Amino acid sequence: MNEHDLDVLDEIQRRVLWLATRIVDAANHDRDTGDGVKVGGHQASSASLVTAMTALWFAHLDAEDRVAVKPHASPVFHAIQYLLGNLDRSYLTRLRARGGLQSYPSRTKDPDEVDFSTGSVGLGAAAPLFAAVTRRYVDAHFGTRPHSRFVALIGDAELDEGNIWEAVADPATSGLGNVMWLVDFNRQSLDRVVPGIRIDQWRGQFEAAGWHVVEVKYGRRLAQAYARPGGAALRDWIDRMPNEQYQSLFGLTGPALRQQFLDGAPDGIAGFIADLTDEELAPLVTDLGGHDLEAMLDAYAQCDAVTDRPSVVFAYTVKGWGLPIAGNPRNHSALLSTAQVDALRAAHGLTAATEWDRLDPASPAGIRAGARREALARAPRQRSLGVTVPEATGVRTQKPVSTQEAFGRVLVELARDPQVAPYLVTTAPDVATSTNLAGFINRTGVFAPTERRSWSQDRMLRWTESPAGQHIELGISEMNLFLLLGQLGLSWDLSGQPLLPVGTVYDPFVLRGLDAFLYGTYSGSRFVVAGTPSGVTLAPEGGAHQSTITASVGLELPGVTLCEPAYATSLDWLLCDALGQIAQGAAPAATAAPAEDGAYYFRLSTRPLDQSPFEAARVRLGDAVLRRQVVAGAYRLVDAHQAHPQLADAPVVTLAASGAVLPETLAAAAELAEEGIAAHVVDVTSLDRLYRAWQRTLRQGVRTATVPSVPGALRAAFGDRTPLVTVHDAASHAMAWLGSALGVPAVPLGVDEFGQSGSVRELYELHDLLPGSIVNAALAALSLR
Ligand SMILES: Cc1ncc(C[n+]2csc(CCOP(=O)(O)OP(=O)(O)O)c2C)c(N)n1
Ligand SMILES: [Mg+2]
Repeated sequence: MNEHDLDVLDEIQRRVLWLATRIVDAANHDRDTGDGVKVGGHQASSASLVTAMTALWFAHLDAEDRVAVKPHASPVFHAIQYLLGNLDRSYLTRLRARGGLQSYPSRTKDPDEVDFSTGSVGLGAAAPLFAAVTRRYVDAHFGTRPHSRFVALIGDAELDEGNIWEAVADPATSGLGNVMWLVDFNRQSLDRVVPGIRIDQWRGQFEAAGWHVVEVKYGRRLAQAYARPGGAALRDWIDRMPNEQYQSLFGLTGPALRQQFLDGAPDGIAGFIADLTDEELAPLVTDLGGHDLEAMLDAYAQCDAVTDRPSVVFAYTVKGWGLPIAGNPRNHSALLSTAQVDALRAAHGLTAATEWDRLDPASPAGIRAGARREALARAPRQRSLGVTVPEATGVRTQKPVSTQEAFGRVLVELARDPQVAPYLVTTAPDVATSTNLAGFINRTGVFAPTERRSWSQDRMLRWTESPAGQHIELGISEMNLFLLLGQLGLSWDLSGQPLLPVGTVYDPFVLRGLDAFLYGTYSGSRFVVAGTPSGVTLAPEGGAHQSTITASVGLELPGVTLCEPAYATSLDWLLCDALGQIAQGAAPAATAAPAEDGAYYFRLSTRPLDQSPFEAARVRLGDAVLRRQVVAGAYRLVDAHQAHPQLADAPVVTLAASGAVLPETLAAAAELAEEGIAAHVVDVTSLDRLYRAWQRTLRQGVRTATVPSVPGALRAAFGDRTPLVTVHDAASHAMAWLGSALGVPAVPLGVDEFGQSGSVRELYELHDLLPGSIVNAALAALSLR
C-alpha cells in the first residue's frame, strides 16, 4: 500500500473515530429518555479499535469473510457500515434506543449485517473459531465453498475468560488457517490498568496450542527512533516499563510527561530524548503499532500467509486513542463532555451542519468507500434445507425403553433416510457413547479433516475418523458444545449450507455451558440438544450429577423449546417435528402455531419405561389426534372415566406428570381409583409449549382488555377443571404454574433439594415422588377446592 492510499485510509479512520465517538455522545446528550437511567456507551474502547477496523473493512476484508466485533466497539462497526453506505443515517442518533442500534453487536436486532453477536466477553472470540470448524465440516461434506476468513476482534481482558482457552485447546479447532483473532491490546480492562506484562504468558499459551502469534507493538515513529544509535536502550526501557507507568503517560503533557517517562529509566535515556521538544516527545513515546495502518495491514498479510494454523495478532493500542480520555485508567465508561466533543468536531474539520455527513463521494476517501461497499456486498443465503423430515421414524419396542435409548434409535433411523441423513451432524463433549450416540456414530463415523487410522478392534463402537464422518467429537467442555452447536445452527448463513445439528450433554452440565447456550439462541441459531440423563432418576450417580433446575432453564430460555417426553413414540414425534422445523428454516410449522423459531432442548432419562400405557392411549385417541397433542405439549394418558366407568360420579383429580415419573403417577391414579377417586393422568410432553400457549392467550387478553380463555393445548389434555397434582423429576416450581393457568387448586411435587446416591425408589421416596405421596397430594388438592 503506497503513501497516498495510507493517507486515504487515515482520513477514513479519522472520520470513523469521530462518528463512533459522536454516536455514543448523541445517545447520551441529544436524547432525553426521561427515566433517570444513564444510557452509557464506550467511547474509549471504541477508539482503541478504530485503526484495526478501518484497515480491515477499507483495505483487507472480502465479501466472504466473517467478523466478530468486540462488544464495546459496536459504534465503530456501525460507523463503518454507515460510511460504506449500508446503514441509514437516522440510526446514528439511535444507539441504545428502542428499534435503534443495539449497545452490542446483535445478529438478530441490529439493522445492519452483523455476523456474530457479542456482549458476554469471551464468547464472541470463540464463535468465529467454531464457525470455521463448521466451514471445514461443510467443505468436506458438501464441496468447497468460496474461501472465508473468520476474524474475531477481542479485548485483551477477554483473554481472562476460561472459555477462550477451552476453545483454543480443543483439538477440534486445531489447524484452522482461515482464523485470525485480533487482540486489542490496550492493557486496560474495565476497572484498571492490568498490572504486569502478560504478553509472554499468552504468547506461550497460544503457541503451545499450535497458533501463529504476531505482535504489532510499535508504530513507525518509534521504529525509526529505535534504529538510531542508542535506540536499542530506548526500546529496552519501553519494553520493560510497567503497564501502569506507561499508561499514565497518556494523561500528561509538557515537562510532566518527560519526568514520568524517565522515572526509573536507566542512564542514557534522558540524553537520547534530550533533543526532542515536549511536543515531539508525546507522539513518539505513545506511538503504538495498533494505530499504525501500515503495520496492521502487514500483520493481516502475515496471518494470511500462514494457512495451516489459526493466527492471533496482539495489536498494542491505546484505550481512548485520539480522545482526551486516552489511557486514563477510569476511561472504560467515561464520556466526553459536550465541550470536549465540540473541540473534537472542530479538530476534525466538521461543523454542526456536516458532522453526520458521509465521505464526499468525489474525494479519494469517498471513492474508496464506494469501491469497498461493492467489494463487500454479499449474495443472499438460503435458510431452508428443502428436504422433508418424516413425521416419525416408527421406532417400535416391545420391551421397556428409556427416552435416551429411543433418542439414539431415532437418530439411527434418520441416518438411514437418504433425504435427511446427509445434513445430520452430531456433537458431544466426550459423552457421545454414554448418551446413546454410538449407533449413529457407527453408521456415519467421526469427522476428522483427514483420514485417520483406527486402532480399535471394538465391534460395538466403530470409531472411524474421516472427512466423511458426521459426528464432531469435543473434549469435555460444555461451553465448546454450545458454541459449536450455535455455529452449526448458523451454517446456512455463515457457510452457505443449512445443517441439522444435534448435540448431547449430561443434563446437569447444561448449566456449565448455559451462557454459550444463550449466546447461540440469542444469535438466532437452531439446533437440537439432548440433556441426558436428567433428574434424580439417574439415582446412583448422586447429587453432583442430578439436575433439578434444568427444566426451568429450558422453559424460561427464550428461543428454546423444552421437550420432555416419557415414551419412545412421543419422543420420535417430537424429535422429527423439531428437526423438520429446523429444516424448514424460519417458515411456520403446521404443528405448533404460530411459527416456532429457535432451538430444541430434549430433557431425557435412562430409566426404561413400560410403553404399554402409551400404546393404550394410542388406541384410544388414534395416531393423528395423539400426535397433534403430543407435539402441542400434553395429552391425556389415562382418562379416568373411560378407564373406570363406575367412577362417573366420583370426585375428580388430574395428575399431570412430565418425563420419567409417569409410572409412579399411573400407579397413584390406580390407587386413587381403588379409593373411589377418578384421577386423569396427563403426560406433559412440552411444558414449554403449554406455557407459551397460556401466555399467548393471557397477553392477548391483557393487551386487548378482554377475558382470556384456556388455550387449546391445555383444554385438550386437561378438559374439565379439576384439582391438580403436578409430578416432575425437576424443581417443583417448573410445573406449578399449571394450577394458575387452569384456575384450580394445585399441589406441585418435585425435587427442591440436592439429591444423593440411591436407587430410583429410594430417591423418589426421599423427594415425595412415590405413588403414596402422589395419592396424598391428590387428596390435599381435592381438599383445597
Ligand atoms: C462475561 C462478561 N463479564 C463481564 C462483562 C463486563 N465487561 C464488559 S467490558 C469489560 C472489560 C473488558 O476489557 P477488555 O476486554 O480489555 O476491553 P477494552 O479494554 O477494549 O474495553 C467487562 C468486565 C461482560 N461484558 N461480559
Ligand atoms: Mg482492554
